[in-house]
Amino acid sequence: MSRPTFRLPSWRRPAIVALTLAAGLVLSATLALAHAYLERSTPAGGSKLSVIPQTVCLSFGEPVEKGFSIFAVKDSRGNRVDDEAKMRQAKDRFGSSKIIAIPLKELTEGSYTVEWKVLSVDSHVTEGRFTFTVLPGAKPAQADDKSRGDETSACAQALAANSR
Ligand SMILES: [Cu+2]
Repeated sequence: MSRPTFRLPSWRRPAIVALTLAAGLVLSATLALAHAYLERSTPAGGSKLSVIPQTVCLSFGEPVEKGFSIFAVKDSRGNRVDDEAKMRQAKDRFGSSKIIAIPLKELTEGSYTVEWKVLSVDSHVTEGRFTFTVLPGAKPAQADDKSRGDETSACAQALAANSR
């Protein structure tokens, strides 16, 4: 007894192969995007600052699990200059928890390294680092500094909301 075989009309087979390939490409692109890579920061990597930063603000491409992530800002000797206890997570303007606010101790001139190892909500771990430089004679930041971007103000709000 021959089993009935299910056969697609021959014109459909190439179409299904093409659809499967396309779905695979879309899926892998989505997975790659889902990793929490650093998108922006204040200060930016490599920047040379004439105003002393009070906060490092990191903006990731995906929501971050802060409790399972590590952030540190170190001076050129490797000493921590961040205030870990006051580190906060802020939401971006779409309500996603992609922003990390790291308050700093009083910095003096020199080179500083920002390091992170983050767990994104999709359970992937990414890590990275960048450096910035505080120039000799740099001045303390003013409260009405007009150069604050979106992430910086989100960071400032998160820190203010949590310091009460
Ligand atoms: Cu991922």
